Amino acid sequence: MAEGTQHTDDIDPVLVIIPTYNERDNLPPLVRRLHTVLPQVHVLVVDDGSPDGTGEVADKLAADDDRIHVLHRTEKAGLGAAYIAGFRWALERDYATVVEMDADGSHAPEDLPRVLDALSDADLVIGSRYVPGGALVNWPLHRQLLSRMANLYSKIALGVPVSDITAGFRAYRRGVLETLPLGAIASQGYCFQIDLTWRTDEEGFRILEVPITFTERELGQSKMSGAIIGEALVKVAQWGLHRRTEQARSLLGTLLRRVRR
Ligand SMILES: Nc1nc2c(ncn2[C@@H]2O[C@H](COP(=O)(O)OP(=O)(O)O)[C@@H](O)[C@H]2O)c(=O)[nH]1
Ligand SMILES: [Mg+2]
Repeated sequence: MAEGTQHTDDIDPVLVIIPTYNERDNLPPLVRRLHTVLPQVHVLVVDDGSPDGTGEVADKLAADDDRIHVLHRTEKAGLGAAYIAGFRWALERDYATVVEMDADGSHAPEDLPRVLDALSDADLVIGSRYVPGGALVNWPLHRQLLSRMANLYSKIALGVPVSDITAGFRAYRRGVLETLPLGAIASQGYCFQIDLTWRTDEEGFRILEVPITFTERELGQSKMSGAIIGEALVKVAQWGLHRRTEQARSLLGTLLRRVRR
């Protein structure tokens, strides 16, 4: 059992994947905080050739510490592609739990023990800003509105019973990542999180949300863009149409069987 947590043994060992693009000043203090709270977890930094040298900073951290690993990718290909590469790396090894965490300090490592504890009763635990006890610190109003709209839109389109479907602080049991068709997941921006959530729900896995405090970054810049928002708008509508059609087809099938009997 990892120190400082109450969780059961079957979720160890834990890998925390941290995708990075220009996060050189944020990464070292974040990894230090994480290992203060949970000394036994491993870290995989997935860097997309950051021009600011984040990849080299990560290599230096890894050189002195067996718990830290780095995956270098050649170009900025989006959060989704970075996570898929990280998931594959994890599945080639014996990690039982895979955590997603931003590099910019928005996700507090101090909240992670509670996220991991909740895995005793779930296959995916989402660190949620929008369940009782969840909080936002210093997030600009336009980002809050965008996030709320994205959640509302996804809920209406997909009908997944999750309050913070775009959240990027999560813990997956290995079995979920082994089941999902990683090769078919092409989402790049934050709709990657929506994509994985509805697929996890569709496969019948248990999803739990635990409250976290999300704090806006102090250093570096957000990579949120119009293209990322556009991608989410289109993809969520497509998935929603597919999911609703399947639901209607299955309902119709049940009704027809009843009528024929
Ligand atoms: N490897 C990689 N990481 C990325 C990419 N885009 C964003 N990230 C990382 O994903 C995390 C969240 O991104 P951020 O810009 O803070 O998004 P925001 O919190 O929604 O404004 C941070 O750790 C970023 O460095 C990308 O294209 N590749
Ligand atoms: Mg951020």
